[in-house]
Amino acid sequence: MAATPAGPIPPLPRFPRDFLWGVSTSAHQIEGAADQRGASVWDAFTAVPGNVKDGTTAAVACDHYHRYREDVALVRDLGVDAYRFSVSWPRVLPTGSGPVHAAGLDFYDRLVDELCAAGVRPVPTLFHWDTPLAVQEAGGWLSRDTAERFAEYAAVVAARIGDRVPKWITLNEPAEHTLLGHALGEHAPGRRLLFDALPVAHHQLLAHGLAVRALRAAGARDIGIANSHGPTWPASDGDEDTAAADFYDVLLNRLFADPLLVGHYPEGCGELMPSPDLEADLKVISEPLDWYGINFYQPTKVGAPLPHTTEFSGLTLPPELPFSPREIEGYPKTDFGWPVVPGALTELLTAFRDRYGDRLPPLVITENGCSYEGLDDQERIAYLDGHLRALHRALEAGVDVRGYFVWSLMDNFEWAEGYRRRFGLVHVDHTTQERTPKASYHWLREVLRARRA
Ligand code: IFM
Repeated sequence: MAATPAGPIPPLPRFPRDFLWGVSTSAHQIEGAADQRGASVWDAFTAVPGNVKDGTTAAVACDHYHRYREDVALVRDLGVDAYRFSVSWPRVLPTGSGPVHAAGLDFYDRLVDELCAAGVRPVPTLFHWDTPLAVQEAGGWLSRDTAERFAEYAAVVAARIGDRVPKWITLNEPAEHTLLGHALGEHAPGRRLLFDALPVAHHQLLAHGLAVRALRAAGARDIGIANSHGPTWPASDGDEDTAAADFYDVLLNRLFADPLLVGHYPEGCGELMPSPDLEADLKVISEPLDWYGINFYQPTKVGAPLPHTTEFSGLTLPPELPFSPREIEGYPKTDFGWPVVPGALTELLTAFRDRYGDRLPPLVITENGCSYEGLDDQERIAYLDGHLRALHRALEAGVDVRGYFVWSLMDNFEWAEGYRRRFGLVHVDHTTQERTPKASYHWLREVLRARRA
């Protein structure tokens, strides 16, 4: 079933005047210029045949490093308020610590200047999965030291661009980086540790808390994190399926939100975390946030484990997991096979408000989008329109959501899928690097123009 609109789309409901509209990207997925930075875990991972489905790497990606002016012009012409990008840790500190690579830091300085000159607010994310290879070789996120190195790096970036950055994001999707990168080995650094990957979650959260402190010490304000979340639906009312769905909810949602928002891990998880003083770590991790970012794509239906390996959303899941994802039927699917369920965003946002109450800072949707082929991407328009209406229903229900960022500005390197998944509002010809705005870009521009009028 395709997600194409049946007729003309009625205008979107009114959003608050100061609602923040933006688009997102990440360094490794767009920058290229791999020869002008230190190596990251993704360079090592993509060099191994078979790790990326189309056999590509991000060595050139969208060549944004050289074409950032053209890309900022696209962001400006779209009419969004803000641009979320990530800073590549190995571009700034090629070995993760020690001497700063001046040309690398200069690039972000120029990018921020270009955005400011275009009237677009720069919203940097400090970590979007591209751990310096040298840091990985010293233990990576399994090592507590990495959290300290990360905070030092955060201070270096803040000292250089902090005077022009109004809003910061520490980490992107530590859940995915733990699960896909360290538990299942589907992403860099390609570890298949299953539940032994849990320290990776703790050290990223600790890194986040230390970075919040480092940023504030450097004078930064308006700091958040971008966590991926989604409702988990049990495959049936049966006890086993319900228990499996609850387990998955802990893994995807609560393991990463509870320590940040209420200062403790879900029951049974704290004792699995490596720490000389867990209470002290949790104080750092729960350093108050100015806002909380949610990346939302889809709900997950989960049932009791199946006794064999299952394929799901391009992932190979072993039978040792105490849950097994199931197909969600009855909804359109993106080219990635992800179900399009806008109502699940309303469900997620109201559930967050109900779960965390007064402890929940204002929310921002830091990513939402879909992969579809083609320039006349009516399905993407339907997806974005549906999710914006769903977000608006959450606003009407009293959830404090302050902004929405589309993933992504342009087609880019979609990790283990390579270039075969296109999430962009702008089409990129990966041979010529030609950028062509899609129908969804023009649609969003009209939405934003109408809003300003
Ligand atoms: O491309 C990714 C992004 O890097 C993190 N969030 C999900 C997107 C789509 O898979």
